[in-house]
Amino acid sequence: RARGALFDLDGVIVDTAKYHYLAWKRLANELRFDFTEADNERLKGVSRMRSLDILLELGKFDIGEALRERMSILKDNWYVEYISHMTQDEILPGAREYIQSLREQGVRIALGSASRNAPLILDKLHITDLFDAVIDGNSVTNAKPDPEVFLRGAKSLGLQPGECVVYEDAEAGVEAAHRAGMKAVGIGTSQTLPEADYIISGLHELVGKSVLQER
Ligand code: G16
Ligand code: MG
Repeated sequence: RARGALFDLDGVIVDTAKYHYLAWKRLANELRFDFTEADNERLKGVSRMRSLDILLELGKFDIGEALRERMSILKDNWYVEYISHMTQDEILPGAREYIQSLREQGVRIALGSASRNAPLILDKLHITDLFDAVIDGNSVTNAKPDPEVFLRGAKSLGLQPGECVVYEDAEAGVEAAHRAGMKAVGIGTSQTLPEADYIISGLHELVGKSVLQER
C-alpha cells in the first residue's frame, strides 16, 4: 500500500502549459520567429533553461550565456504576470478531491515539480495546505528524468522511495519516478506515456477509488 503520493504540478494539478506557451511564443515573436503549440509540447516538464535552449534551437539562434540568462528572465516575468491572474477554477477536475481523499486515508502528500514558480501557483489555487512537502525547481539541482525531485520528496515525507507513488504527465517524469524506485501513474495515454505503470486521463478518474488499486 502506498504511504506517500508525489504529484507533478503542470499537467497533473493545473494546466500551466498554456501560460508557458504564451510567454515562450512572445519571446520567439520578439526574436522574429514563430513558435507553435506543437513546438510547446517539447517543453512540458522540461526545466526553464533547457526549454529556452530548445526554443532557440528552433529559431536557429546561437547566443551566449549572459543573453540566454536575460531572455529566460524576460520570459519568466511575462509568465509570472500571466499566472498571477489564475484562480481556483483552474485546478484540473478531481485534483483537489483526490488529494484530499488520500490525505483522509493517511497518505502523505508532496509536490514534485520542475517549476520555480510552484509555490506561487499553489497559492493562487489555494491548495498549499494540501501538501506536507513541496519540492520544486528552487530546491532541485538535477532536472527530471533525474530522480532527485522525487527522492527528496520521499525523504521530506519520511518515507522510503518504494512506499511512494508518482503522478506525472511527462515521459521524463515517469522515467524519474522509475529511477527513484517508485511506481508511476501516467496522466495521458499509453501512446504518450508508454512506460507508465498505470494510465489515467486525469485525477478525476481516481476520485472515490482506493489507493490500493493503483499499485
Ligand atoms: C513545469 C513545466 C515546464 C516548465 C518547468 C519550469 O514543470 O511543465 O514546461 O519549463 O515547470 O517552470 P518555471 O519556468 O516556472 O520554473 P512540472 O514539473 O510542474 O510539470
Ligand atoms: Mg508536468
